Amino acid sequence: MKKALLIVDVQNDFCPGGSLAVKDGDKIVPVINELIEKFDLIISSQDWHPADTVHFEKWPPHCIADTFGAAFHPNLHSEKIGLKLLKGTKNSDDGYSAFEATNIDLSHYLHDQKVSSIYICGLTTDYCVKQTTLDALEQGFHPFVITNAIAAVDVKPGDGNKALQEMYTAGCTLLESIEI
Ligand code: VGL
Ligand code: ZN
Repeated sequence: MKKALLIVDVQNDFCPGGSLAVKDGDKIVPVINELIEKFDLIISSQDWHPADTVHFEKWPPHCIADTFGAAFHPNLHSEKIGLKLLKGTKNSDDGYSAFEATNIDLSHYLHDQKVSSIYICGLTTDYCVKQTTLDALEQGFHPFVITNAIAAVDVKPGDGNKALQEMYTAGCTLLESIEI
């Protein structure tokens, strides 16, 4: 069985200077670039919202489809990504999970490719990384969350740590990039 690296939402709007900036969101980029060299199959997700989504009742507008804010962080080695997923593309849902991508059925794709282990990194720990990890478990995959390659929004202080607890309790493996 194969393993895949899944890079969640490493987009300008979640990095310093962006409209929904995560503290130190850009610090994970070099770590992810090193990880990219260790995997044959690299998958990304991008938040890709319409301007009129209900999602913006909860959040400041961010990652609007085809804008600079929705583009990958410029330092991410995105040319190595084999499959790019878009999510949150409807105006009626949040689309936190990469398994909710609308341009491809991720679960089918991974089963077809005989991938069982998914190594998850990116933004944000307490929303899209968490929801993607929980969905991966539910769909029968083994998620590994790379703790030094993620960062939290922390709407409330401690949300990121709570999310890590939740993912661990649900059955994911937490590890650091050096262990890969
Ligand atoms: C995310 C908040 C709103 C994420 C997306 O990528 O974790 N967080 N939309
Ligand atoms: Zn969003």
